Amino acid sequence: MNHADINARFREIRDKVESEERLTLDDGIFLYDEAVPLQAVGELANLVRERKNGNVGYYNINTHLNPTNVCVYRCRFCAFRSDLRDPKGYAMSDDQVLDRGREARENGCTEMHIVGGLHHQRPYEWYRHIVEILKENYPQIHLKAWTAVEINWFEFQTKKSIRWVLEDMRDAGLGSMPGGGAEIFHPEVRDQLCEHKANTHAWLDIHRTAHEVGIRTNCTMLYGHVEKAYHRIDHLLRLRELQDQTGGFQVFIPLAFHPENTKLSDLKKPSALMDLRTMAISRLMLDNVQHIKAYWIMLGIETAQTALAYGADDNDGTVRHELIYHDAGATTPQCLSVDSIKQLSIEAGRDPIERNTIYEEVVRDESDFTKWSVGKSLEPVSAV
Ligand code: V47
Repeated sequence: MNHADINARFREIRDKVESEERLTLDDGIFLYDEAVPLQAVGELANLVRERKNGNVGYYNINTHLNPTNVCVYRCRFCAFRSDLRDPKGYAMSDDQVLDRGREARENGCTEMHIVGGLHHQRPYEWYRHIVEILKENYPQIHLKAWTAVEINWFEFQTKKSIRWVLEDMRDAGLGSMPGGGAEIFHPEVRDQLCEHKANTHAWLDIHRTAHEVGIRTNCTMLYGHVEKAYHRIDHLLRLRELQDQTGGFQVFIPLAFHPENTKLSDLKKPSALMDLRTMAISRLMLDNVQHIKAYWIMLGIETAQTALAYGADDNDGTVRHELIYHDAGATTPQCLSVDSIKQLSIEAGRDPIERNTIYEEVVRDESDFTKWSVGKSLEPVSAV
């Protein structure tokens, strides 16, 4: 395409975005063309962000818990997993889990993000018990627990339906589900990354069922490895299609691949320009998902902050005990202070607002920061 053709095609897409018309597979692939200036794609995404979320930068105060890294699967992109007998392998005791809960409460966390390996010697009841004891002891903390890959494993372990597993976990204390395990849906790529684990159909079916039983979930895409633009847009469209049917996704998180210590360590990490372009294109394609998250742990602080002008409205949380990205070479800190995460928004010209996991405002007690209550819902319409 020559310059004039590129400009004309871009104008067509800009007109669509301005009139809130949906973008197509071809539109998305075109926006990934390096001949299309990143700045222009970013400006369009910023328009949509402003329209959907106003001048706000959301964050939360949270911690991670990975109860085990022992995993039956050997996903090629994963640096976190371990074999049972590897010295690196671990599985936490109840006391270790509860210590994390105590630490979370002492630091004013509203959320625990709980995911881990699929440990072949730990039954379903062990995973359920983790959720149950945390909820019993720290009822105010929202448990965002288990990806669709784990739910799929629990289905296999219990021989029960997805619905049964989700309702049983919810009875134990699960509040919502994180978006991990989606990777890239297209089989040309998924089969190269993780051919054995929950397939695309299973991932989508589990999220659909979660939405049907009233559990909100997040969604992700792992990019910057062996996939092409076509696979990324195909992935976004599959998420958009499910969201049209259920409305249960709260936020989309594009996840940049970190190659260190993985079976794909010969690949280069995606550039900051690729990160920003993916953020912007995600905002443009996912017209029915309310929030786009720039996860600072994975992007680095500077890119996460810049992403607030490229379609993102959320920086995730202060985070403690993150392992998945740090095992894969992330050089970001282990935790940000509340002031630092607010500063990301302030410097980007956004008003920082603390949210809980399901996008309600968190109101902090003025005399004791670790005490808080739930304020108004920050969502324009009820998602589920
Ligand atoms: O599913 C694993 C990805 C995901 C690597 O829902 C890797 O709010 C890059 O899903 N390089 C887990 N990515 C993290 C995740 C997440 C993170 C933050 C917030 C939320 C949310 C969800 O991380 C995995 C996989 O896609 N991942 N290894 C790696 N080496």
